[in-house]
Amino acid sequence: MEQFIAAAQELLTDTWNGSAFTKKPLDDYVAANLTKVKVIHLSERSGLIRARLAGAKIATASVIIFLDSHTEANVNWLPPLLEPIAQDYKTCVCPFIDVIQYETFEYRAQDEGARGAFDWEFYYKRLPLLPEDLEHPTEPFKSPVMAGGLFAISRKFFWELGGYDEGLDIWGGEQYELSFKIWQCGGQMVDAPCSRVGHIYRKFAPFPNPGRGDFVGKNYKRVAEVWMDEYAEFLYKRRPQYRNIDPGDLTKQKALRERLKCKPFKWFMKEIAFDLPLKYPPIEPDDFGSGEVRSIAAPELCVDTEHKPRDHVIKLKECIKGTRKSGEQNFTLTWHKDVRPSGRTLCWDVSDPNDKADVVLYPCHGSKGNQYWKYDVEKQWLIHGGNPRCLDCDPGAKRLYVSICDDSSKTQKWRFENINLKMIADWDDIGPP
Ligand SMILES: [Mn+2]
Repeated sequence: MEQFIAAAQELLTDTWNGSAFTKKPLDDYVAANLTKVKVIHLSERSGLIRARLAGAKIATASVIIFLDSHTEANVNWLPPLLEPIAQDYKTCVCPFIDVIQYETFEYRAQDEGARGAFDWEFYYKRLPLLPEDLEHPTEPFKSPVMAGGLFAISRKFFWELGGYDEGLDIWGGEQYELSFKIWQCGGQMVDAPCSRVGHIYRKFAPFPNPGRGDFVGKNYKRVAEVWMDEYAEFLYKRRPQYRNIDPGDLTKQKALRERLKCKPFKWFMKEIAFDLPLKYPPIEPDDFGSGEVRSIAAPELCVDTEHKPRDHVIKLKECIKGTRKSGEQNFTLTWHKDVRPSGRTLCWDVSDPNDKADVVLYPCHGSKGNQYWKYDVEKQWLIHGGNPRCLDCDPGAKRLYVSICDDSSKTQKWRFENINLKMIADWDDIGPP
């Protein structure tokens, strides 16, 4: 690399005490210590996207590498980033992002890697490596989208793609914009396991976002309108307010897509992010089941959450269906594989590993471990995830708990009022594993 360029993005407003350190002290430090580094000062706070563009514009080397300021490159990080680009200049390469603890600066690997993805609210998500990736764990593997901050790209390809969309403000969506563009316009993106860069994950932002309204929403809308075709609708379904956001002028972006003859988003979803819809379905699947959950051992008793708030221990009560009694006995076994009182975002949760552990209400967190429930139609079990245990009860005390699944136990049998047998048959193909 011939040069390093840092674009200071004037993150801090002048009213904030610490604002000075990105100015003269930074210039002085760089002049004294980092002779290859050039610092560019922007005239106003412009956010990371325009700061990166400003740096890229004056870069002259054949490869541009973007890193966050709060990162530290590990030993021999560079060659694995450059090799795939040397083989094909239309390849964008991301390092593995390791974790630097923000309190202690302790360094650890994040994991063994995953493919970048997103859900339909544009939260960054990850998909598992493919079998062929696992066969060569040190080789770069294809990834649908980048995590964001850290990547290498040839200067030629970056500018063929028009860099980042200049209409993107401050931060948000730029990693999707560039990733979609790379794939749809004839390039590819890989993660290189042998290139390691540590990143400090902070706990809070030490400076406020600028008061420019919903700039993230506007960015997302620009990305959706230019690149996502009919799939944009899935985003707007979940964030209806985006429909009314003015994305600004998109002529330049649409002309670029036209000029480079970029492929449709449907191609990207089918060829590159083909396993994304299984985990993050664009259209919410039906529920696996709904209605009351009635004990087989004591058929007059049903699970009842009594309209209680979080942390409430769930019990059994007299079934209310067709009576004038009150209670909350209508549940859904959602495609997230959790059980919720219908219309609420609280879930049945078991965090205690001991036998006869209580079931409590807790805010749903997408069915990981302690909120995972599966209905076994044949055995009439409600199986709780992790070290599998079954929903069980003491009808006399009207207590509800989980215990080791036992074929001979009648108190473990439940009738879930409405079960979607077709959905249950496809259990493994729907939602989380
Ligand atoms: Mn960062």
